[in-house]
Amino acid sequence: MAERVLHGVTIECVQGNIASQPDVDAVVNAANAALRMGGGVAGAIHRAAGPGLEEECRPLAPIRPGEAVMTGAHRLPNRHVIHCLGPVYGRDEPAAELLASCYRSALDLADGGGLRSVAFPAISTGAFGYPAEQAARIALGAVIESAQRLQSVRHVRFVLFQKSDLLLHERVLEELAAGKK
Ligand code: AR6
Repeated sequence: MAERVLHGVTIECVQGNIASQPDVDAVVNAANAALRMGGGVAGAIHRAAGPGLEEECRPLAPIRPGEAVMTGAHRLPNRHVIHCLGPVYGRDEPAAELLASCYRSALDLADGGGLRSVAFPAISTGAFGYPAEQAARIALGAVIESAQRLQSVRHVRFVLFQKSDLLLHERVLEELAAGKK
């Protein structure tokens, strides 16, 4: 497990399931525009949260790439779910800016809501096809940059499904953190 404290915010990377993070205030969903169940992260989150989550989401949809919206967590062991629509790689442009906007917007919502901890999956790197290393650099870069202005959020966790993605995120976090010294 890699952990770095940057601008007073602890950023850590773990291997696991985003729907099993009971010690964080909010988990982030790699959503679809309609904020429906779907597969991957969205499937895991909606299955664990139960049908009340889709119901709460309905009036908030559709969302655009780069956007984030916050709901309750229903049967998940968290206070909130923050739903982000990542860019579909090769279709939604500017892809890097839209992906960074997901992380920034999610952190702003959490911070505005007085939350202390947020767990992210690797948005857009599954069904949406974003190359893993490029996405990790954008994601960690956006979190480190946001950390400077966060008032309430003090803990950001990246939850990676696969070991190779964990190792990638740990390496990129170390590189980016070294660049900030
Ligand atoms: N916990 C943590 N990470 C996971 C989990 C999990 N339970 N399941 C998958 N991953 P994806 P996207 C990883 O496809 O690319 C959905 O169908 C996975 O290995 O969930 O943003 C929605 O409905 C990958 O690295 O999100 C949308 O239509 C990463 O999480 C669309 O997919 C993201 O994979 C969103 O696509």
